[in-house]
Amino acid sequence: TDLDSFIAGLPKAELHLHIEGSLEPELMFELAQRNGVEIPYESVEDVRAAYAFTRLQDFLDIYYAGANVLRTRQDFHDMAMAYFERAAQDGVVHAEIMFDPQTHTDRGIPFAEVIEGLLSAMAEAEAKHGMTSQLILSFLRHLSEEAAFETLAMAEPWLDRITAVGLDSSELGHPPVKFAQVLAAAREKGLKITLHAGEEGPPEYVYQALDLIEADRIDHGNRALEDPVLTQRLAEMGMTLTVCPLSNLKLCVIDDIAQHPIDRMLQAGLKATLNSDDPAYFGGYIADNYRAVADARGLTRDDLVTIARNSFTGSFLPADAIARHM
Ligand code: ES4
Ligand code: ZN
Repeated sequence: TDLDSFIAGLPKAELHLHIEGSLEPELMFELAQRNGVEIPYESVEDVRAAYAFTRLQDFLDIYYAGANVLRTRQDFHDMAMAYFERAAQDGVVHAEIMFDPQTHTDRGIPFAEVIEGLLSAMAEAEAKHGMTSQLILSFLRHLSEEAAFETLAMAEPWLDRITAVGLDSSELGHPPVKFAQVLAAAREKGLKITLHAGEEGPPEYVYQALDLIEADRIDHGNRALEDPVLTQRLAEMGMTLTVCPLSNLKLCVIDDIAQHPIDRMLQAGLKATLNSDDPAYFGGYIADNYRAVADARGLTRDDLVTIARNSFTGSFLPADAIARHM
């Protein structure tokens, strides 16, 4: 349709994408076979049927199990390349992709295999599609801060190819303050900081992200809306929120897409962006996310343009590169 072509034709940056969450069932089967790994599914349909979640933890259990088929740098390359190809069709010209090294190093996969596979796909995406990309190393917050420090140490040889660090995985019970030291250490090394806050966690976790971590960006941030003082503060400081509507729906952060708060966020002056989070698990890539809230909340084309512009100004690109996209 007209709106679909408008959305796909709108140059945009994707700022919240877990590359392991882009592993489609078809590729999962292919990699399982290639690597001789058993997976607990009979068919692609069987896998998709398992993707019925009621909260974040249900999803995470299945997502970590799916990642078990990833073994070699070629696997990481193929997964990332499939994402870049799909994102290019959706008008993504810049992607800031998160990866979870601990999901792999804890299974004995060397850090080098993971990151070299991703970096070679990033180079290929730029050569083939002119798409730029950056890496965000995410620490798993259900593990210890000590484990995060070990991961940061493993990343040392590649620090010039990593833009930011983040926090993902189980939010409740693992507030940002748990990782204050390691995030400060990463910042000392010149890395930016973005973290999941206010997806399932309370507004207090968003306050911590601001006051204790001084985060450069907030992933999700939905629950900040429960606190008008916090909302106004985020708006005034121009903090970018990386919002993920289809993720919110699948993980029951909202009951119905018709309840998505994206228009309230824009109305409140928040710098919201739209992103796909884990597209293979949540039923859509970035254009599907734009489309879903455009339909459900009646966003205008001007709203969609604002959101796409927010994705560049909220990116970790240098100012001159941002200017070229505006
Ligand atoms: C995630 Cl949606 C979401 N939330 C927290 N951690 C994650 N890791 C991958 N997807
Ligand atoms: Zn996420």
